[in-house]
Amino acid sequence: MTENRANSTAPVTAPQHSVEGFVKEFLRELHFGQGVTLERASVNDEYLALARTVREYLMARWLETVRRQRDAQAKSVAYLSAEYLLGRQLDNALIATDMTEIVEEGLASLGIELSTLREQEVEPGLGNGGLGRLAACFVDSLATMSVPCIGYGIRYEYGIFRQTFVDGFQVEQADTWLTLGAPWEFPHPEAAVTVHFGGSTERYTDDDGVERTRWVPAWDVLGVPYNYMVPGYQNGRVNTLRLWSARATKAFDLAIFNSGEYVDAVRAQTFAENISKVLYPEDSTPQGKELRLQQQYFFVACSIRDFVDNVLPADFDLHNLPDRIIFQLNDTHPVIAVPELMRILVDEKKWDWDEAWAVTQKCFAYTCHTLLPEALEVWPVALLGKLLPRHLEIIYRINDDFLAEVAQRYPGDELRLRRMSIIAEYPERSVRMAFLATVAGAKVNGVAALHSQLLRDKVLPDFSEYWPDKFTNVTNGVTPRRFVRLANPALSELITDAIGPGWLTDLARLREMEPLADDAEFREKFRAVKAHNKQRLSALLQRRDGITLPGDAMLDVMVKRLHEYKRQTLKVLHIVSLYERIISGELDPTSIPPRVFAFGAKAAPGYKMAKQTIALINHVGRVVNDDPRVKGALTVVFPPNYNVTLAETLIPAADLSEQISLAGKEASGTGNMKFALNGALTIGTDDGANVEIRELVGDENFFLFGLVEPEVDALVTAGYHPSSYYEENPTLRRAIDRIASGAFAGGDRTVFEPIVSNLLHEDRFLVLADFQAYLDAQDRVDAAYRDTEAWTRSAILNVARSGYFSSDRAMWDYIDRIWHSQPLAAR
Ligand code: 7GP
Repeated sequence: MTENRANSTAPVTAPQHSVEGFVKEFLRELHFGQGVTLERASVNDEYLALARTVREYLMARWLETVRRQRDAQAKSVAYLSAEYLLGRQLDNALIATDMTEIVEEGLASLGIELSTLREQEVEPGLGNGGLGRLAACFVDSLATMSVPCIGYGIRYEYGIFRQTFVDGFQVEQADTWLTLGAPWEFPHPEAAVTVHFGGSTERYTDDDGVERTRWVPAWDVLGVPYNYMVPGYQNGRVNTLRLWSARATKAFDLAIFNSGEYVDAVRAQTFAENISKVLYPEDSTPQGKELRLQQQYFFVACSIRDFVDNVLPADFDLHNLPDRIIFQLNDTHPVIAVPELMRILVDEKKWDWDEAWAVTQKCFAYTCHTLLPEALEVWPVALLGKLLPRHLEIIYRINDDFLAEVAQRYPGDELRLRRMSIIAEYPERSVRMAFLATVAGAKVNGVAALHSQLLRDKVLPDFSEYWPDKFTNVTNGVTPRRFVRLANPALSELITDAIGPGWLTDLARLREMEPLADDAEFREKFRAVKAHNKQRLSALLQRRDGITLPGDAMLDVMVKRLHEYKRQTLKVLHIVSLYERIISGELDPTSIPPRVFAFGAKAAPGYKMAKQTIALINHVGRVVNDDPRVKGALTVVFPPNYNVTLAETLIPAADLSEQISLAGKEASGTGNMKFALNGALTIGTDDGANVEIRELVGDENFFLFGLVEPEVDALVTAGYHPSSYYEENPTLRRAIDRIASGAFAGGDRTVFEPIVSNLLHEDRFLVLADFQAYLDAQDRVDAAYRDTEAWTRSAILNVARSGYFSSDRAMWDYIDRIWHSQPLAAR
């Protein structure tokens, strides 16, 4: 039967790559897929038919890629990530297949505008911020580089919340991204995997007389795989992203159902499905909730099972697993995969512990994305033991073996053992997931040079002393397909005109533009691109939010999650200070270039200070925008619901990129890279990847300010007193006083009191210490912006010198330093 099938396999071919071929297929999808005629079709019908048509052009490539990867038995990367912040799929598929023009023309012949259908797509916001977006960039690059990769994650029914503002305060709404249809996913309920939870463990003697342990779980759920295409850029490859959705198992609800408890049975269903219901909206601050641990175990258990049972051939000898797979752990969220693989090898396959550990250690590598101690995940032993009792035992054993080794190397060093133990005793007995990942991983990497250094020196110093070779750096990158080609078509065209095609998959080639920075005609064209992008943004904000942008102003942008360490408050103080100096007559508004300050930021719903800061920005904006004394000089805009889609229009329009975190706190940043690649200049601290951006683009094309990390460290150690800066700096004092006076809250002094008092008495992230340096740097920005030609020259050099920040380069670095896998050679 299988042979019969193999012989009769019909070739899968894409529809004709022509306007006629497209139109025919599109109408077929509309008629037979949506069940409507063109004259009756809604925009959503048209969008869904279009999406399905475009995916047909990818299908042959996808099936072929899967077949070749199977046949080649090449080493694959399994990227394990709880988040993928994908952004809209349609445009990406169009550029990958080079179909944009054909589709535009074909739709136009039917009286439909592609741009209208584009707007219909709700982006899958299955991530919070940097970490999730990075995962999306990485899978894009691997597909484009023809490297075998499966991205594994969770198909959240509700992604990151939709943000609205009510009286300037953030209000969250559920992200219902699936309600109008999900044309990009391929569910496979028949391939569901069972995942167990709870219960206890028991010892038994197996048939060979060996003492063993088995897990007797209490309940289970099904993981249904949903496949998504990850198209390589015009290279005939399409990789797979496999996201898991939770369903109740039959056994689970049947038992209750049979007892006549219908309502309970339905409740059981809901209970199971809760696991993939919603993305936790915390960014860089884990919540430690049981459901979150369930999510983590759920998706990694499904993924390992899937890889072992479905991706590998049936007769595969798992001793060779490290030749076929590397599980890359995107932060600690998937680290429970380590004891899960051990459990499979030891309990199910009945291997010796040491044999299993030797293999496991070669199958994992760990990427850390933070420096904040509070962002390092720990799970209380009580919780972990209740949900995953066998995994807890395995973690204990890993820890015992590890500490015994350490004790041998450092006899009598009790303190060191305590410091390095995977199990923390204080304030509550818990598992330090970063330690587990470090002990188990073949490699540990940070995400920018400075971050990797601090990771070694400050976060995991004992471990880097113990295993110096385990630690490495891979500086983040971003995909130029989405963030240049798709987001900035005008610049892309200008670049291709200047240096020819090919740069989108070899971004270092942007260097060839360098000489053009000195070409007045090119600079003129470059400015025209910026002006065009500003108009595009202006039209979007008008349409989307009713926001009107002033015609000709410097666009100064700060977009990222709202977090104290990122210091949106410093930006607010700058604005308030300018405003205060203008209305008090100290500063002539015509003496500075007009600026639009644009913000975009979501705050974790439970993060009070972050939500207050959002309200402060909005309230300052309202007062500043309404005050005729500063009209034209200062404008503040804060469109709600910043997401990938908005970023794609906002970033290409920006003149100035705000990267102002306290030095030593931002692991890397990736927005900083997107701005530089789109010709914005950066005002930034010596933090994360800013350091490398500045090195590459040159000091003279970057506005550096602020304390450096060792100075931060020294200041905090010596005792930091923010109020002294307030007292000694009248400009700062006046800005803070203005906020404290209630001037931005209709005279109510209480509204922003928590922000003011936090700044004056705590200021964990040294906003006040860096305030004056920041203002001085902003003065340099103003001066530089006035020299239009010199500014444009710097902007062009930013683009030309940022090719290093392609995620393709990042992927080569992972291959080189961590994975040692190869691209599938061209046939
Ligand atoms: C972020 C980092 O804050 C950011 O600096 C980095 O560019 C990005 O990861 C990608 O590496 N971290 C997160 O988004 C996050 O949730 C969890 O970290 C510890």
